[in-house]
Amino acid sequence: MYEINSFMAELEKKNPAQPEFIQATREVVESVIDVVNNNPVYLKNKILDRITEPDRVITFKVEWEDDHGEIQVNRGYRVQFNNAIGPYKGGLRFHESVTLGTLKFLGFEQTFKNSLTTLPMGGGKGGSDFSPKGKSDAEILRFCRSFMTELQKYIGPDTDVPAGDIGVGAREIGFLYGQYKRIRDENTGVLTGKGLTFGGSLVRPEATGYGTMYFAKNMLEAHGDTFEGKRIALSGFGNVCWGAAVKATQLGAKVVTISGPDGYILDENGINTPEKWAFMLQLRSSNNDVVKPYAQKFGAVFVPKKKPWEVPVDMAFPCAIQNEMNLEDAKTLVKNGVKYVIETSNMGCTAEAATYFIDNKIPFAPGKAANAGGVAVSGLEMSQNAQHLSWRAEEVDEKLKHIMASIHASCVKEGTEKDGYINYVKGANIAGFKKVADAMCLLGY
Ligand code: 2IT
Repeated sequence: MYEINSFMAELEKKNPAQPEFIQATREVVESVIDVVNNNPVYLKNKILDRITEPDRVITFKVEWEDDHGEIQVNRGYRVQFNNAIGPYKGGLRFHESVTLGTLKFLGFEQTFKNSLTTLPMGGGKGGSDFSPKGKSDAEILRFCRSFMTELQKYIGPDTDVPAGDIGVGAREIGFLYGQYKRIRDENTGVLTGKGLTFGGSLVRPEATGYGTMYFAKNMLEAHGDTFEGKRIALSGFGNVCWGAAVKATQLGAKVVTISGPDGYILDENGINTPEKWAFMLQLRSSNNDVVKPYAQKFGAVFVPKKKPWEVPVDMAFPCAIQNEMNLEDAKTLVKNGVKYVIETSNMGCTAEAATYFIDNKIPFAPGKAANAGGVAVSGLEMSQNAQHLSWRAEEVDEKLKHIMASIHASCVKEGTEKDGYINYVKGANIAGFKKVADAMCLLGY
């Protein structure tokens, strides 16, 4: 039998100074511990010990030359967390906050997220403490070449398939894939999120944001509700936030906020036109990491150095980075009448914030369920690459909708409590866990 406190104390001892990893594992272990303790096969297989230990962690040196001719050194990582149900799959994050603990939490989360998608993908994550912010294209190119020169030793279309995450978009994936191809001389589905001219999938750039809104639509319907007239707060202004703003608008809601490290934008007219969406992408590609210019261009309010969670809304979607919404934010949102909270970034809420929503019976979706559309379409990109085919946008979008509906149904099945409240955190964790755990038991050790 597992006992949560002693198990977590051991895990913390084994993984010191990795608070995000401990936060992510504690949440999953809390959700699944009864399922495990009631299953003799899981117990005999020591499943919690085995599923919380990454298969492999690779760290490497990344040396590159900046525009002043000076040598720079960063650290690169790939965490190959679990490949029980398919090749390691998950993004690369280039951001100054990246540590081994960050990538272990993300690789762990990815394992269950990928399981939920219904596609055969294991969990992995990688990246570097290098940030593209303030760098020239030439510097980013040199960094990506050096990073891939080492990473290519460990990845392959049936082994480990990286993609983008924070700081890794179309430009970086292009540079990384170019270097892979230069070294290996092969065109394969070794990365996803590729450009459309070299094996990418239609709808992949939109997939995370669109998928989140499809999930939210299912969530609304499960509560007898619709998007019509809903006021929405988004944080962030990158690729995920962009897709979310477009799809929320198309589904009848009004997005009123986006944010950056410099503060947030409140646009009471709605962030709802192709011109405004295009401007978001322009802000991102400028590499400056600020949203303030949006206010000047569109006559919106800019609130410096604050998060958008103080704005009264019906639905809140953290779309930026882990732990961006804390207990204080959660209390403000609930006081202001928020009806649904949907993590769109990975672990966007602190444990205390998530618990506060659940205790207050606010429908609260965890990132591993709500944002799985991105990696799901990555899986569809792998399928297309393996077949040397490309599917129409409508086909990919239709498959994405089905996958998000299936993830929502899994959450309802495993997470509905006696009083009818759908605990999406518990539902997603149990559903994602069972498939990986069952596979591990069948595969032996
Ligand atoms: O967090 C995520 O799911 C991603 N960054 C996407 C990963 C992928 O392989 O497309």
